Amino acid sequence: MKKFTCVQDIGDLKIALSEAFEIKKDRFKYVELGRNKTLLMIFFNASLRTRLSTQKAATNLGMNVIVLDINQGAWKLETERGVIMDGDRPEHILEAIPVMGCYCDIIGVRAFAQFESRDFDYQETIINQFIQYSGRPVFSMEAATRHPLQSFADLITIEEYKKTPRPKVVLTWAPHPKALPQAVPNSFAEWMNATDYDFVITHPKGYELDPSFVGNAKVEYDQMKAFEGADFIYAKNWAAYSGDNYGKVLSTDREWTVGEKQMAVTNNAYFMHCLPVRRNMIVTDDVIECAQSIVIPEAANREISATVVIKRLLEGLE
Ligand code: AN0
Ligand code: CP
Repeated sequence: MKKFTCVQDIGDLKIALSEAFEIKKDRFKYVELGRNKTLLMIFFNASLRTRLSTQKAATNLGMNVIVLDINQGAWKLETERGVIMDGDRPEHILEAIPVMGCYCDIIGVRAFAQFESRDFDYQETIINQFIQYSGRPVFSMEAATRHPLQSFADLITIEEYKKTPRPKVVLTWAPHPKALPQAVPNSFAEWMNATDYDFVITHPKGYELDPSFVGNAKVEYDQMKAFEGADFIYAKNWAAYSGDNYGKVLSTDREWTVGEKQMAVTNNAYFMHCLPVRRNMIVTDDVIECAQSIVIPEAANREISATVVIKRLLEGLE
């Protein structure tokens, strides 16, 4: 594998899942693979899980790891070509990227949507520059439109907990005070659409995702109706995608907060969320603490998805 930014990059999901379960049984099985190889993790945004689980994954594979927070201790980077650099950004990303590539074998990048321009975000301008100019295999640690390490961990988790071959999985929008990217829901939809699960998306009007991510999913505007008979509830907030509302918060209606009322109409569904989660905005204390909440094992699987992905990238090195 040469890069990992979307579901297509991982190829056959059954093979990827069997590799994940093999690694879960013995996470140090490939500890020789990364000897004397260096992973560079670049963060343009904050992180708890991605930072820890990806570093752990790289050490499972015997690698050395360097972590750089662009906004803490590095030069501020200009990202647009042609800009006269007389402002507060002393370095251009077009030099910074190839320099970073000199010190490592593989690069992980976290660069969220900035909500200034939908085109800039949806063209994946930042991570694509890393792919183009670093000379190294690059993987996404959440880019502008997708969070594939999260979605892969979500898939592993559903496979572990499902009781029927084709579970009903519901992605629900839930309220949040600040504008959040569409990367997690886009990516979750992309991965669910690559399975044969019964996949439903529910959100208030105005929160339609990019149709290319929605694909063949059923969209149901009535949250209670969507939840009926569900085996998995996957909650997430996102800001609007459509037109002039791109990046805006249109609603903070707490009727959409996942609580016992909604969970009662499901098929005793498991509750999932990528975390971090705002309690009593996205989900009530009672639901996130209940026996059916699998947010912690879901987060634990981030180590597994990252180990599979970095292993594949190591195997693809020339
Ligand atoms: C981020 C998001 O919604 O994309 C990261 C989630 C993994 N969440 C926040 O910024 C709160
Ligand atoms: N789920 C996730 O990616 O969490 P962090 O933002 O803490 O890395």
